[in-house]
Amino acid sequence: MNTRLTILAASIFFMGASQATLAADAPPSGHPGTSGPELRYKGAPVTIKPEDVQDVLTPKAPALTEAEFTRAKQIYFERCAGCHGVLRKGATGKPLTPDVTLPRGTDYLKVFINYGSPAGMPNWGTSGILSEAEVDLMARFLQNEPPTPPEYGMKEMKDTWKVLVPPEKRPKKKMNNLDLENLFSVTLRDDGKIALIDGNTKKIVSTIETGYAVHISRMSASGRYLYVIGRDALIDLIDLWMEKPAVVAVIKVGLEARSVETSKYKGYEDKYAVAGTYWPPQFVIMDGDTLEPKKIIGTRGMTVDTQEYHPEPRVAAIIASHEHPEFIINVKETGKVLMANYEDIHNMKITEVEAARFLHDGGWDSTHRYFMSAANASNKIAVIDSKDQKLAALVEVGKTPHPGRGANFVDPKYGPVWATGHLGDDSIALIGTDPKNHKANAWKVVRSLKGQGGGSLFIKTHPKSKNLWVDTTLNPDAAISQSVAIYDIGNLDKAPQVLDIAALANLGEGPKRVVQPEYNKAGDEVWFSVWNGKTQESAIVVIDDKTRKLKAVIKDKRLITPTGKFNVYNTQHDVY
Ligand code: DHE
Repeated sequence: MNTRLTILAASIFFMGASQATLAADAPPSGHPGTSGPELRYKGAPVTIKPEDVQDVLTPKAPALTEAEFTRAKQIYFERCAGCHGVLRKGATGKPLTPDVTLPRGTDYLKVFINYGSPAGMPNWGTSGILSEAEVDLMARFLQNEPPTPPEYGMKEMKDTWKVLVPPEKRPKKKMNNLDLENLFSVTLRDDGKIALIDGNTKKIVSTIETGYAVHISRMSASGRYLYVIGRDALIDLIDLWMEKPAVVAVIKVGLEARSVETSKYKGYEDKYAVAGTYWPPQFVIMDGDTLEPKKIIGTRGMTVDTQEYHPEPRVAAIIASHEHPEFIINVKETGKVLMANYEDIHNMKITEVEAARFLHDGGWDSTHRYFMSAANASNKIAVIDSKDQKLAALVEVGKTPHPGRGANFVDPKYGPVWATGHLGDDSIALIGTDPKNHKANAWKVVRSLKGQGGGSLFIKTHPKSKNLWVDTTLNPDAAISQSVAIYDIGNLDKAPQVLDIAALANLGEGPKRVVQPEYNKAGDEVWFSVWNGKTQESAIVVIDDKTRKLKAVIKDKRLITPTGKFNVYNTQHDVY
């Protein structure tokens, strides 16, 4: 087969690798058929250490030396596992197990790794990211059985669990003068820290060491405890009542994670925390004020559609139900939403709701009854009814929806809606969310707004605002990734205003991607991160919501790679 034909065949064969693995400041793929925004939708490498993963010798597969195995595992976990899964069973990328790869052979795989595919596989060789020798190494490695990382159970969790300040030694009331409700916890992504920023003075109160490539923060129901999780699955529990807010308990709940949440049902406020892991595929329920692990539940099982066994269904977003004592858990690869009832964790009831594959992020509708959950690679929003504990609808939207938690507002024509932007196209889908008073519009895309372009990650408004803010962080065009679109909720037919947020920050060199709008407690300011490289200056830009004019720029040497921002009050009360 000549090279062109081989690429084509490989591309068709491997169709489906739609999300790839480039960090924000890595060079984008030059492959013409590969969607830039989706390629850039990658965070940090998988944190599993190559030496912890056992090699398996595979008959008929090309041999590798021990040193080669180690290097190949490292490359695989850094570059490939995010899409193809740790076990190569296929996630948003195609399966790469020996039954698939052995019949293709080394030369075929080399071409594929070198040139990428129009479906989204990056051109690792021709982009210069992998050398010729590394491409050859990976082509041989992929024909061997996938090495399996270790499991991680109660013993491993308990070994890492530390209560630094026991509950009885903690303050009985708030001991500081901070306006806690308007405090922001800001992810300093590549610095392994969060910054606590006072929403009123816009000054950093302190920075706190957290896990590697820290990902999200969530608040306890009372607003006292802040939970921060890193990609390395380390959770830090921070007590905001202390004179100087500090970490009071830590635990590592696995090898790779993204989500943490706390119980919010009446009577269970602050009682439990839950964390989901990518590896191993499971979630764990912990005591809310100490992080003592109580119950681990595996998510391995059958996929929702073809009903095949999947060995690595990763846990994505988790949200706490207000209707029942339950955590609502997105299981990515099986496409199921688990409603885990924590009333009696020794006789647990779990309702398994069929949704669609590759569930990722999502948030509540305005009534906090319906969980709007993005099945991103299926181009659908699953509407989960938390009251009746079942699927209310599957709504077809644009390409690769990515709402964050989404945005709720009242469309003047169609009534209450929840909105999402997309990674893969420039549309913004408005879905009707009021089956009682606007039945005909419920669970339908009632309006599609035209955005600046693909690569949108987050969208926000506030109950007190008349504006809808949409970022386009991962768009390949710097003018678009550095600016945001603002829609007038009262007149959605009007073209959006575009605001160049990065220019307002007045920084030096760098990608300066603008990411994640977040409101202050009053709902009259919107905060944006201007996310630059680790060694470059970043900033947070604060815009007056009413006038859409610059209110403040937060700059500080400690503000290294700021991304997610979590206002205490809004996160505690699910305001968005
Ligand atoms: Fe995130 C939320 C997973 C890359 C910033 N991210 C989430 C959630 C998941 C997730 C499952 C929902 C958690 C919840 O609600 O319980 N993110 C992943 C990935 O797997 C992915 C694609 C690749 C990776 O290697 O991690 C990824 N995420 C990123 C980034 O590159 C971002 C833009 C910058 C960063 O800090 O790493 C990023 N993710 C965020 C933010 C949220 C988030 C800010 C919370 C948004 C919110 O408003 O709740």
